[in-house]
Amino acid sequence: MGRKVLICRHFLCYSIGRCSSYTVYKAEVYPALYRSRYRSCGWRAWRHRSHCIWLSPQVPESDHRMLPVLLVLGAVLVAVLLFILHRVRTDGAWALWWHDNHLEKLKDFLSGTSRPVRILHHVQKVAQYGDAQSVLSAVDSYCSKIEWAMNVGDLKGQILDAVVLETRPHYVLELGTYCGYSTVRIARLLPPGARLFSIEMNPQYAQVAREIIQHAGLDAKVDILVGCTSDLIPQLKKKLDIEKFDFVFIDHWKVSYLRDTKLLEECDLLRPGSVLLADNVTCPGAPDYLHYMRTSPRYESQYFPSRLEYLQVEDGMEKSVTPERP
Ligand code: 72W
Ligand code: MG
Repeated sequence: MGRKVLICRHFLCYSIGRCSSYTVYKAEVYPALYRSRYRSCGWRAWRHRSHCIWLSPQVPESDHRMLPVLLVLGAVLVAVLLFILHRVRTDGAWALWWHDNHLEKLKDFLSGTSRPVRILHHVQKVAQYGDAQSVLSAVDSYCSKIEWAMNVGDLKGQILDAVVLETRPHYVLELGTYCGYSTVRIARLLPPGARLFSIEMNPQYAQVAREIIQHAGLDAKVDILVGCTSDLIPQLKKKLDIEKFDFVFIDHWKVSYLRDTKLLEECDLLRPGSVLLADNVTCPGAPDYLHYMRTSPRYESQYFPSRLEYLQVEDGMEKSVTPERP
């Protein structure tokens, strides 16, 4: 904001004062503030006001009038940012838009790494080696405080834990490893001798997952298979010498849930009593999968309402069991 110059031509004074142009502008618009422009130049200015002249400001008057406009624009901008922040924390679509379209790309660009690698570094820094629980806590604290990521999270993780404990599976299949968070969650609860195979198509994520699983001390129970589910599922029987899976955790791209479940059926990898648990059936949602599981006579299906990982957004998991013949 520019300043106005006041020159007092009283023969005893001849002083020069300066006053903010905005104060002068206000004083002109609100005569009640008339004194304030002199006061801001010192008491003498008001006493000698009849001898004073104001020199025009260096900045044009129109610039002063911009201030209220700028303040309103600033307030609108802050309001818009607060609105976006609120939507991002409470609405799945907004969260997706913000976290996956903008924040992740920006951080990847700035750090030259990927989100899973940053999660791994955090785990290696704070989690105790060989302690699965501390690995899970490290991932959860990083993803709730620093950078959201699509791990199943602690709330839905407790549903996953309960289903694993109840099923006590020997052979487990996971579709979509990502960073290996749910892999660690499942593997830590498996009975001795049980094995978990997890399919991940991104080799970099698969490597991160291997290191996280190793940090949790669970690498002896887990195999990460790198490739596409549609390529690997038909090879599982021959390659791994597995008859059937007791438990399948489905958490890869949501559009692939139904196709891969049908593929598991075709490849005869499910037995009566096998349990399928699917993440994110509400958010982002897998409507074709849900419809199939809930209407097919092959399955008894049950919905577990919960919240999306690290956010206050509705989500849930669907547990489907092939009924055992009496
Ligand atoms: C893929 C998701 C995918 C990655 C992982 C969640 C092998 C959410 C979500 C979510 C790997 C495959 C992907 C195939 N590996 N993968 C594969 N398809 O699996 C999103 C939200 C929350 N074969 O998209 O490389 N998961 C998982 C995000 C919700 O590692 O699981 O819990 C929101 C933002 C709201 F705002 C996909 C078959 C081709
Ligand atoms: Mg998920």
